[in-house]
Amino acid sequence: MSRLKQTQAWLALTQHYEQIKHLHMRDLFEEDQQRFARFSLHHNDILYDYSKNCITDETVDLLLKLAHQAELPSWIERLFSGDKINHTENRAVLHTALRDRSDTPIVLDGVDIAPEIKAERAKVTSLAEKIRRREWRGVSGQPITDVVNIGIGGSNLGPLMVNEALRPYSLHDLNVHFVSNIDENHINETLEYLDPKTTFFIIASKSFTTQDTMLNAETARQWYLSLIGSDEQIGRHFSAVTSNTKLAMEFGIAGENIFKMWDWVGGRYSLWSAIGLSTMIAIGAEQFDELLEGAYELDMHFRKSPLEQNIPVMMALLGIWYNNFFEVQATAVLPYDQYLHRFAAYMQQVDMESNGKYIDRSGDEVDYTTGPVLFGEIGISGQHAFFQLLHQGTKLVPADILAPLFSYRCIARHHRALMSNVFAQTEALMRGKTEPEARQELQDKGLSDDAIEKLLPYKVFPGNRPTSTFLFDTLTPRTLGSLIAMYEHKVFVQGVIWNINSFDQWGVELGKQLATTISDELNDDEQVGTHDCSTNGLINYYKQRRSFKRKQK
Ligand code: G6Q
Repeated sequence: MSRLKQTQAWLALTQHYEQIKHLHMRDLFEEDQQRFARFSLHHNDILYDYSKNCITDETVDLLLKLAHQAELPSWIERLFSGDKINHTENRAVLHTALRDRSDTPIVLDGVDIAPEIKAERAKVTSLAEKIRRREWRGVSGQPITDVVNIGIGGSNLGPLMVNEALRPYSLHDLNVHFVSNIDENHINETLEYLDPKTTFFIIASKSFTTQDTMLNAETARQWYLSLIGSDEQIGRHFSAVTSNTKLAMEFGIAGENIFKMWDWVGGRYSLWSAIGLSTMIAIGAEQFDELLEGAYELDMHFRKSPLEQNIPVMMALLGIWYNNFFEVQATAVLPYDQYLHRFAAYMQQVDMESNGKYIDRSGDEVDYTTGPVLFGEIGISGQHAFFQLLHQGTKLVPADILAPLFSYRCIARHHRALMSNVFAQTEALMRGKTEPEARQELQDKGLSDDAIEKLLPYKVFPGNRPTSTFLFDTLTPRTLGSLIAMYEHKVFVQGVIWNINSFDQWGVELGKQLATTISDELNDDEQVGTHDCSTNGLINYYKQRRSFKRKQK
């Protein structure tokens, strides 16, 4: 049995689960009017209410003990101080250094990396501001109207989510597009209405070898060359963000337009780096700074607060409580803010790529479950789709609800309606609807006794479905920075307790490797026989159909 499962805290939690699994939150709330006050935390304008979870004071105590037994405080220090905690890649994990505002040296391998981070930021800022101020001119002397970020995974999801979230802060006469899919329709649809003379590309790829990105970058270059007629001034239209300067230069990007990524920043944690160039172009350096500031403030909260007052720690512990003791498989992230419509997709990567691991830090297979399936959608849309399962399904899905208290624009009736859904849903998920309540409702509608008996079972809601609610004033860059950092650290804490490395991604690497091999096999019409019969069958069917179509033309 793993060490984790033998810790006192784990054993105590296992026992405690048996004692409280039949408690209903409705009763816990009725018994304790202070529950909200006790089980909620604040950070700046963010209120985190975790009172609608299946917990008691004892649960929290035991979960905190579990965190201490995992030596969480010392792991937090190891993270911030640049210890090489990504042991399978022998790398430090220092995305927090990218938003550090403290002016204290951040030493890695004996070198203070803070000056280099600052210098790179200055370079990015200079380019972004020139484009924003229309000083950066393209091949025909016209300013840039469209920026296209070509990248995938960590080089796409973060900046895309942030750009969408901060639309109200963006320039309106400068469009930022994101191309990630290797499916040609993505780049074709994007380029169709653009003018190469006023388009600026960012090739965002840490490795500069990812097939999807490199193919799209090549197609973008061909598009430019075919419409401009030569490679004249191509340097005015292409930039790269990468740790592979050599390959970027070979691609033809001018040295001054290549921005650095460091190996101590994982792709999914990279939006704070030059990968955020598209964001900086959209919202400007000042607002980008606010984003960093928000994340830094949260970093300080995470680093300095006692565990019981620490929001990411409490988020992580609740996740572990459900994951490992209730044996819950999934969790939902549900923003009630249209601008956060890519938030769940981004968090899906941060969480699932980080903690979707079955081997622990000692190289052994774990005997407990790790990262959950994370999914999500704009809350209101989810209500009209999958909330049915949240309310009455056979699976327990704890959910995070995020909502702004104030809207950017002032159509009060919209915002009031939005917020009433937030409150109503969390209450309904917690309380449910009892049989007497459901019966009363049907009687009030004037249904016959017979009809009521038939319908009643379907109208009962068990409740006791956990939600955690995050309320914040308005989605400013600063608040967004804090929210993202909150989730990053939650994932880290869970990784520490599960004793896994949250910062490698061998599963992603495998995909890259496999696709490259098969891609070579698709170059001709020869039948293949090197795979299992299903894969051979699929490949050969594709080849046959392709050759048939070709002959038809
Ligand atoms: C992120 C992952 C992965 C990566 C993409 C793109 O943490 O490593 O999502 O970001 O595969 O990789 P490149 O940036 O190297 O193209």
